[in-house]
Amino acid sequence: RTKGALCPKGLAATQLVYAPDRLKHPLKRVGERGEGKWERISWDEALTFIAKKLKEIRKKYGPQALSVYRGQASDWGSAWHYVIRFMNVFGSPNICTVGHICHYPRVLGGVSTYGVMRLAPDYENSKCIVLWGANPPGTAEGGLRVGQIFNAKEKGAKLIVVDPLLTAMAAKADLWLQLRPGTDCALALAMINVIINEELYDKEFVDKWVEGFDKLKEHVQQYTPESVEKITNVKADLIREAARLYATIKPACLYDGNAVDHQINSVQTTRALAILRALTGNIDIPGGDLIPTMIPTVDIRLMDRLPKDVKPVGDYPLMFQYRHLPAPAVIDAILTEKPYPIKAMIVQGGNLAVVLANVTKTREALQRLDLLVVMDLFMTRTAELADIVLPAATSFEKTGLTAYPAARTPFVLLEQKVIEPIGEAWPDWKFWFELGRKLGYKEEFVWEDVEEAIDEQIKPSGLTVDQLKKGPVFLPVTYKKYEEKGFNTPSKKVEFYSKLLEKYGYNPLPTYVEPPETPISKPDLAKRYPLMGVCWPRDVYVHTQHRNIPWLRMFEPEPSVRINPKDAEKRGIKDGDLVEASSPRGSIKVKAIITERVPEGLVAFVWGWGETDPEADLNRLTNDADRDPIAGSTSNRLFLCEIRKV
Ligand SMILES: Nc1nc2c(c(=O)[nH]1)N[C@H]1C(S)=C(S)[C@@H](COP(=O)(O)OP(=O)(O)OC[C@H]3O[C@@H](n4cnc5c(=O)[nH]c(N)nc54)[C@H](O)[C@@H]3O)O[C@H]1N2
Ligand SMILES: Nc1nc2c(c(=O)[nH]1)N[C@H]1C(S)=C(S)[C@@H](COP(=O)(O)OP(=O)(O)OC[C@H]3O[C@@H](n4cnc5c(=O)[nH]c(N)nc54)[C@H](O)[C@@H]3O)O[C@H]1N2
Ligand SMILES: [Mo]
Repeated sequence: RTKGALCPKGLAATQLVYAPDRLKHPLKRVGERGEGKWERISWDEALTFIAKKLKEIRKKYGPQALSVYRGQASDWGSAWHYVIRFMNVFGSPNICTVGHICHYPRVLGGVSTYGVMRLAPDYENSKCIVLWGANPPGTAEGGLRVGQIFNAKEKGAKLIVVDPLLTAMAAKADLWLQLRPGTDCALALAMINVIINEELYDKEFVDKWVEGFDKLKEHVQQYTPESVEKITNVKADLIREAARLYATIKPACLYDGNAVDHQINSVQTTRALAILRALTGNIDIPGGDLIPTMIPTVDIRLMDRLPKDVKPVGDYPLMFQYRHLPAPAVIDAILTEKPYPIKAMIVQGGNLAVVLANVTKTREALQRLDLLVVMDLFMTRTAELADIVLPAATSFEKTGLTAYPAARTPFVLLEQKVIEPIGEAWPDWKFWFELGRKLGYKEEFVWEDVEEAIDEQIKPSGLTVDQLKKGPVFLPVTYKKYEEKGFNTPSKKVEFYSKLLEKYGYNPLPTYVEPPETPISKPDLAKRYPLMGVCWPRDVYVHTQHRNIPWLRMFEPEPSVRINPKDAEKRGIKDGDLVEASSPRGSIKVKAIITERVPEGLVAFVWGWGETDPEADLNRLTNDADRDPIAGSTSNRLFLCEIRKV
């Protein structure tokens, strides 16, 4: 599929797998928490210790006192279901993730609007492509996709990019909507306003498949291009032009990226974008946004084993359905012991001491746990605080199932182990199987290994592991799947007025809210912190990872902040100067890069360096106090700050 091309991380994979600092055997803390004194133990000793501690904690506080934090590096195929299975059997609902700032606001926007978690843009067959808060060249959504976008462009497709920074894609765009960060919802509502009022919408689709059109029409009248220009800084005429282009060129697709998740109005923002797709009739048509095809599987999560009366922490019922409790809600519960104490956490494939907004608070919470277990490739900032550290196998050292339906051509793939694990590293699945058995769940974890488990899971599809070993299985691409049974919503239609959100007491119509920390919402604070901090698009690293990989470090040797020449001049900052950036939460030191790719008033930080250098940890600056009411999203890329030369 990549025609032989590999991304830098793929090319440097040997340096990751054979990195000298990889964890090679289980470790037990012997000194004070965080002191860095460890004793080597065996896997059996580690599991025995964890099981004993968990039983004590369960006896004293109840099973819900155990939480799991699952990071983005673990397998999200079959292995994710083993964690949920384990927790359901143990009796705890408290599985938390970074879902609140990654993917799940967009999932809930889709589910509440058209009953689909994520649509897949069909770039190659599209005549108009919208990239909204996404930067494919740098991210996984890119790779293959950038080629598809440029192929479409060569055939005449228009490209619209919505991004506050001059990214590579913005530079190639026909229309670049350089909005004020965090105002995406207003911009989308103004586009809806134009499309409805100028009658550019797909009448046939709307008449037949949409519920709540009139309510939406009335609701968006307040979002005129002129009034929204004042909110977004995007000229009213440009908003009109973009709306007309997107609505009149068919087919069109719209991909929304991670930027819309990092807002405290994240779900309503993604809902407005979901409505745009439906309003223009671009759902599940060639060149539009496709509904994924899933293979039938057995639900192995044992969902009914969790006692009904055990409530998760935080008030996020829709996130809980997917077992993606926002991690900050668990952090709060650890610190306040409300609604009840959380005393243990198992962390797998994640680095929450660096990735959550306001990490100072996160670290304080982790210090308070009675038991912290971290399974990782390396001794991370989170692992440093643990009682038990466990060595994880990389993706090259384990087998897993990837059913990746949100792709233009849906496929099922067996990620196959290519080498034996290094040292005593274990695949993530094995930890759950063995810990389950240690706790006496022999019937629930009967599988010898993961292949057996996958075979059971995919049985209804008629596929087998042996068959998948020969290569991925591609599923047929089909269109307008909703014509058969309707959409998976209460009304079986696309719900511009969401009955699901209404039922849970949320706003059923997407509505703009000014971000909590801007010069407009906090004018007094902005006198001390006049700049808006945002995140520079991701590039060669993944999050907090990979700075220890020499070939990757060459691309980007040190942490930095990009700043507009005018803002730099005002502060006497020159290119390459070391600067201190501070926000109401803390301060960091990074190198200044002066560039016009960042507009005046904004500064763009490369995030993720906190693992390598805590003095450069961007999440010391970010704010966790304000959250999206539905998904619990924090604004990890929007906060007030000030910069000065060190
Ligand atoms: N300020 C700011 N904060 C952000 C973001 C931002 O843009 N700005 N982005 C947010 C987003 S979108 C995300 S997804 C999160 C990421 O949050 P996390 O997923 O918590 O962060 P990672 O740094 O990817 O941590 C992954 C860890 O897993 C380890 N690892 C790798 N492979 C394996 C494996 O197979 N098994 C196990 N057990 N461990 C493995 C790695 O060594 C690494 O330590 O960060 C969020 N935080
Ligand atoms: N190389 C690499 N690839 C990755 C990752 C990685 O760390 N490294 N992480 C993976 C993960 S977990 C994720 S979630 C994805 C994320 O991948 P994408 O969805 O592509 O997101 P980002 O690159 O974080 O940011 C996209 C754009 O958002 C813009 N932006 C910032 N604030 C705003 C705003 O308020 N509004 C709008 N409209 N735009 C804004 C930024 O300028 C940036 O260009 O990438 C995945 N792929
Ligand atoms: Mo993410």
